Amino acid sequence: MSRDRLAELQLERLQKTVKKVYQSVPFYKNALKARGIEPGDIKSLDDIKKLPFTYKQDLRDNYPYGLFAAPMDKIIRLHASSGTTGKPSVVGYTKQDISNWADMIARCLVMAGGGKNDVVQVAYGYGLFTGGLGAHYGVERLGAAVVPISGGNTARQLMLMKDFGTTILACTPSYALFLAEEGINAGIDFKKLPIRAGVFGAEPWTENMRKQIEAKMDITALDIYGLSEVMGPGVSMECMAKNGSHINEDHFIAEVIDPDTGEVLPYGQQGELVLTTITKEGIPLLRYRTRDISTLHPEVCACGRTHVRMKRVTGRTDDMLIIRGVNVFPSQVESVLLEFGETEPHYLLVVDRKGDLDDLEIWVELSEKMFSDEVKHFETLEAKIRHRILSVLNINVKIKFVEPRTIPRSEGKAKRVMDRRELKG
Ligand code: DLL
Repeated sequence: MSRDRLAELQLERLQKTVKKVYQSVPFYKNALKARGIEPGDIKSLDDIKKLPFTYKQDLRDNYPYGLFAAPMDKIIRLHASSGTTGKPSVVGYTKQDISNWADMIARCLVMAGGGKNDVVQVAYGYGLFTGGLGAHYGVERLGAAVVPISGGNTARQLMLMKDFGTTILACTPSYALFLAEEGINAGIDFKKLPIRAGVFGAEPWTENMRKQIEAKMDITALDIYGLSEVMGPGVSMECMAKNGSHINEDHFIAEVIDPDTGEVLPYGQQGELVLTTITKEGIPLLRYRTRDISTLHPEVCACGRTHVRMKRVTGRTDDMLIIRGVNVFPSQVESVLLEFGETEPHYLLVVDRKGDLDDLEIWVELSEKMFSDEVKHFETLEAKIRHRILSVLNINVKIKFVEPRTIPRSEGKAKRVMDRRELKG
């Protein structure tokens, strides 16, 4: 579609979305009224600037269903992603939303050279996380065969990859690298397997990682981006030109803004990606602040596609960490530690990459009183904290107790994270 025609379509869909949320979501009605805006004021695409931003916090404040624009009898699926505290952000999908999502994922798979004859191994987690089921429906929509293996169980992944003749692998890039190395260690010669492409995302990765995965597995590794609030995987996907991910602009309007001033930046400038959904019925979002840092490029791609490309996400404007595809906020860890009240409120999240997998160790400072306590007590406390973090964050961590007053104090913003993963390059 030409960019002019696309702009017409986007405007039409944006106007419809604004009208819908104004009528059906009190939160948006109030936000628009507070700015003196009525749906009829959106006359051009540029008028999107008049609309208020939506933040992750707004989903939390309206937990669970407060931002839904469709009644529950039209919602057929719920997914959720972690928030800064215990409560997740909940997203609801109508039948049409699920169908559009499947179309978008099918499109993504085509970008990776996929077709009806493919066998797609979906090793993203199935469950509340959008990765597994999101990818799953798209594979079916394409007419390829889906292997819904979900994450983990590496030996089984490798066995099925071989026996089922997987041609496309979908998982996080760090897990892909892990699978590649475990496979090589187990004597698998990937060159002899039919696998030829990977659809990797849900966490930041680099060109260097791409090269390693491609060399080890003998495949083309492509980047897929998305976030639960806005849909899930498939908001954008890289084509074979490997020059940025094409945003599905017939479903989303993308802007890049200065995260401090909120001002919209011109194409080519780096800033925070902001997304507006223009076809979603379950939970349409206006100008959602993704917190992801990227750059937009509208020039027609070498592949011929006209959809704007976003550069690899290089970081975030908040303190969210992504560990093995799981979103982790330091504040979640803090609230768990405070629940027990036996340690000092000084802690540090130390993230490392052991081999190919992320590893999270939490350094917790002991109080003077605890420090003189028996070892047995430490062991129970360590296990209690570990289990609680597993149930709240759904991630296995290591706990390391450190002596009183050893975690550096800060005079400004506390530094809660030491990220030792090398992601640059
Ligand atoms: O990670 C959705 C997804 C599943 C995308 C499978 C791709 C593949 P959330 O759990 O809500 O949703 O996490 C969204 O993950 O805001 C980014 O910070 C990060 N992220 C997702 N894809 C990429 C990527 C899914 N390709 C958050 N590169 C987003 C860098 C990514 N970061």
